[in-house]
Amino acid sequence: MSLDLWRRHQDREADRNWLERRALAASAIAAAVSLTFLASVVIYQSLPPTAPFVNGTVRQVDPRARTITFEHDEIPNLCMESMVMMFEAANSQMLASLKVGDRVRFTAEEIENHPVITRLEKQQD
Ligand SMILES: [Cu+2]
Repeated sequence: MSLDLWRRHQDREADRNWLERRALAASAIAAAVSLTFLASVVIYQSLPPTAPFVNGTVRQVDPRARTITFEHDEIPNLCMESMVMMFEAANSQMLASLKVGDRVRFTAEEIENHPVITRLEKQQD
C-alpha cells in the first residue's frame, strides 16, 4: 500500500469512527430524552391530586345531568372568585345523599376545558 493510499484509508476510518460516535451520541440523547419523559409521566401519575379543597354550600343537585350547583369560596387553581355556579361531578356517587343546603368541601379541576368536581366531602355541622 502506498503512503497516499494508506492515508486515504486512515481518513476514511476516521470519518467512519466519527459518524459512529455521532450516531451513538444521538441515540444516547434520544434515550435520555425518552427516559426523562417517561420519568416525568410516572412522577406526574404517582403524585396526589394537587387541587386544594374549597368550601361550598349545595344550591342545586341534578342527578340526571350529574351536576351540582354550589355557592363556593375562591378556587385558586381555577383562578375563580367566590360565586354560585354549576359543576359536573366526576362520578354519580358524589350526588348520592347530597341535598340543597349541605355544606361541603370539594376540589374542582379543569378537565377537557370545563371544571369538574374531583373530590367531595360533606362537612359535619
Ligand atoms: Cu365558580
